[in-house]
Amino acid sequence: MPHKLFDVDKEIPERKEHVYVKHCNDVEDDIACNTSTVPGCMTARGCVYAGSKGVIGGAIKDVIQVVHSPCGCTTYGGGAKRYPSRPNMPDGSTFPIENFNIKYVCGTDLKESDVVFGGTKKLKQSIIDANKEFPFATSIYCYATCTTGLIGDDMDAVAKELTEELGKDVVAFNTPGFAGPSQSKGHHIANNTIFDRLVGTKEPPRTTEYDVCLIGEYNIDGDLWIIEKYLKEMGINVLSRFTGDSSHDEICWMHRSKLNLVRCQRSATYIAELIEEKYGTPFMKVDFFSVEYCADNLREIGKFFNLEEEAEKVIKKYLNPIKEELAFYKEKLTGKKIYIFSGGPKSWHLSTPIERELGMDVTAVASEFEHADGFKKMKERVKEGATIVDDPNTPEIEEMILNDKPDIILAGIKEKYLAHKLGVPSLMIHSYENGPYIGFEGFLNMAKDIYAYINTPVWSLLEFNPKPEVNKEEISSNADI
Ligand code: CFM
Repeated sequence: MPHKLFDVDKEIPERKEHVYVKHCNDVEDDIACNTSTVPGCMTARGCVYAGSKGVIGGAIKDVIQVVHSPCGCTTYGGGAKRYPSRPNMPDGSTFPIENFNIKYVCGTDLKESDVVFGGTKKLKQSIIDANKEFPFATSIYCYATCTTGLIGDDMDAVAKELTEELGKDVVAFNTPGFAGPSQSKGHHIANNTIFDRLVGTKEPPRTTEYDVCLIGEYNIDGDLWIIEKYLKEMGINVLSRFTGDSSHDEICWMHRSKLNLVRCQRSATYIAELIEEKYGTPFMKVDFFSVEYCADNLREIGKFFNLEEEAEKVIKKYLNPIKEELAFYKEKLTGKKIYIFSGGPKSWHLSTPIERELGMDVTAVASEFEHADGFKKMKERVKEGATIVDDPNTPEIEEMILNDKPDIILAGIKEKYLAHKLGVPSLMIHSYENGPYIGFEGFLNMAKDIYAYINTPVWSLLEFNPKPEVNKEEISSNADI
């Protein structure tokens, strides 16, 4: 039964189904999700193009990214690099990362006349020019945006023609911003495009009995490198990464792994399912956030490859040195109220560990774009009375913070300054503050950041700190300044 929590419900009745307070006997209730944002709501969501370029395609290090758009979408796509890459390529060569994918994103810079007469000529020329500028790039990906989706430019035809002409893969992602309610649809289309166009088109230089693909891991602040290190020390070879710190070629030989490990189960389960269906490769959904989940999942992977002892060694090696420090933070953080507002899966990955392993009180979780399966997990993992919100908007977040007075919220850049204006620390859970946050040492990093943010003396200097008592109107007017 959706719960009436917000005053804004009066003005926006459509939002009622998206807000839920956990109570008993509620297992069958659904939260409305994965639908278009209610018009007029200040959403934190991204668009379909953001999901395909910003999350999936853009992380691949040796690819020229061409955005087929007026310059705004290109500029937006350019600043979104939050996944570090190493220059090492699978063939042992070095890729000039510093001069390339960290700095550049290319665009077609569409003008009014292109909208009227069509933009394919410009797209073709832009790809040719970009290839001249960066001849060392392995391939070229181009992305539709709202404008080019509306014009109806046939990007696949351009990609096909140029693949032959340039002798390298040119891939079109037909993901205009409006093609779905959120970035989630962009993940899905990009998975399908990569599977259809690339997977199975190249062979790896060598294979082993212990090859895995690490799917749905984008190396936010080095997360992927932590998991890769654990696996390597267990004797497991990461044959392909999808797509953090990945190269184009390794995407093309994903079909050769022995096991696919699906880390982000919102953005990338699609491709694991497609690979299983066509090539018979099994996949395992894995979770490395927190000490307990990380240890459990390394054990499961160890079991699959008969590397149980190796898994135990790795767990011991990385868990023992952090135990004491983690216990310190647990003691300090016990009882503190926390919100987890992520794009999606991190809200259910982290809720149990934050309660069980850090002793904190998760009183609200929210997601920008999760689907029903993810909300089911969120509902299972939070305790009675916790609030669960789909696609929260600014007035709702403000109201929650003022009513509930959390000690900290884990959220993104779009919520961060709103929380700060209300006197509540906000820690970045998308791109992190001092990550990595995954694995044993990553979980400790996160605990340290949470502790540091809550205890920064600046909060006590703010007149309108909502604790102890606040005048809500005064806060709203202060926050508007
Ligand atoms: Fe997967 Fe991600 Fe996430 Fe995601 Fe994202 Fe992200 Fe996220 Mo920001 S792929 S769904 S689209 S785990 S960028 S690394 S943090 S919203 S919860």
